[in-house]
Amino acid sequence: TAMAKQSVTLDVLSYHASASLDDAQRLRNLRIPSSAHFNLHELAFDDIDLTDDDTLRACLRMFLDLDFVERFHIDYSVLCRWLLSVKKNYRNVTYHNWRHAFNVAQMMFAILTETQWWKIFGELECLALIIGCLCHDLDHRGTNNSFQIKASSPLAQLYSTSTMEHHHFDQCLMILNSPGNQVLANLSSEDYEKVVKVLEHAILSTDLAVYFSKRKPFIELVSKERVVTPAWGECDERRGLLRAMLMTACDLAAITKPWPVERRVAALVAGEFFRQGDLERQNLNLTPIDIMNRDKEDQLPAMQVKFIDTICLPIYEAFAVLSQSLQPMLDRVKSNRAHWIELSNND
Ligand code: 5BB
Ligand code: ZN
Repeated sequence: TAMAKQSVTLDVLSYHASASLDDAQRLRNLRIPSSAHFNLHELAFDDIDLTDDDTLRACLRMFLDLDFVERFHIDYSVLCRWLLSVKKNYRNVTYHNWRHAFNVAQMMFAILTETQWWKIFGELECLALIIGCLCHDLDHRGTNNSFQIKASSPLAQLYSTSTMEHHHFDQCLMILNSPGNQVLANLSSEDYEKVVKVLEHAILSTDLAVYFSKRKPFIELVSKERVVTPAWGECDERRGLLRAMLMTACDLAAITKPWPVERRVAALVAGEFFRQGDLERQNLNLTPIDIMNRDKEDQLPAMQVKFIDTICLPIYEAFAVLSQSLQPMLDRVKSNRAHWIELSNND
């Protein structure tokens, strides 16, 4: 009923917390090093040596270099508070935490700048893409959509498909509307509405089910066009498809990183999957699927090979066709695949 839905909504939405003015003030006073200092243009970027403050400063650097602060008259103190609020609304889970969101945003920044595709999208869509990356997993609980359904969580009662992704978008809008956090306050209402539409599309596109539904049209488009031409800038449909696929390519980009990074991140993913498996056993009295079953840990390398073959290779192959500058991502996926094959043979 409407009443039940409203109380579920209130329950789900009540977790939100804004960062303090004091913390925002402190961040505002930090010096912001160059993008080169942080290697922000690198496709092989690794956040391991960055402190939490560094990640926030790197985000401010991306906003400054993409000219968002000037172009959209973003109040710098508000931007600092918004970033802190976004970070605060990620949970302490092993993979879907602030570091993951930050890495996804860095990858989007690197791709948009290295391919020059920022010219195709324009400032408004680029702003939505970067905000979308930073917010795309907000309030993730370390459990996937099917867990929400199985546990009949309040979130699943609210959204029956793309459950978590709808919630991430809700959280994103909530922070954008919180007093002191309104980075889009100085946009015209027309521009504001455009950014929010692109943001919603971007965040919902990170549902793997959505990726599977768009992959075929995307690969067909890529084999027909071969390269992103300026004409794509005039075609809403092609740009929309490219944005959706970019969100997935950035979301899964751990698989494109140098082997030591990939191996480390895969262990974090596995840790989160196993914890969900534990919860399924303890709370739901279910036997988890192999991926989430600690007892099947030795199958991890083989699972990564399957993940690469069925999900990752097709998208990075398409992107390597669209831009030569993205070939290194595909090369590293293939090299990581060889490493996982090697490990899967060592039993
Ligand atoms: C992926 C889809 N899922 C619904 C079921 C499992 N599969 S999988 O068989 O391809 C698979 C993927 C199995 C094991 C995996 O990790 C074991 C450590 C992975 C995997 N997923 N490996 C990774 O390195 C990464 Br990164 C991921 C992505 C995890 C986030 C899933 C959300 C995807 C949104 C696009
Ligand atoms: Zn993600």
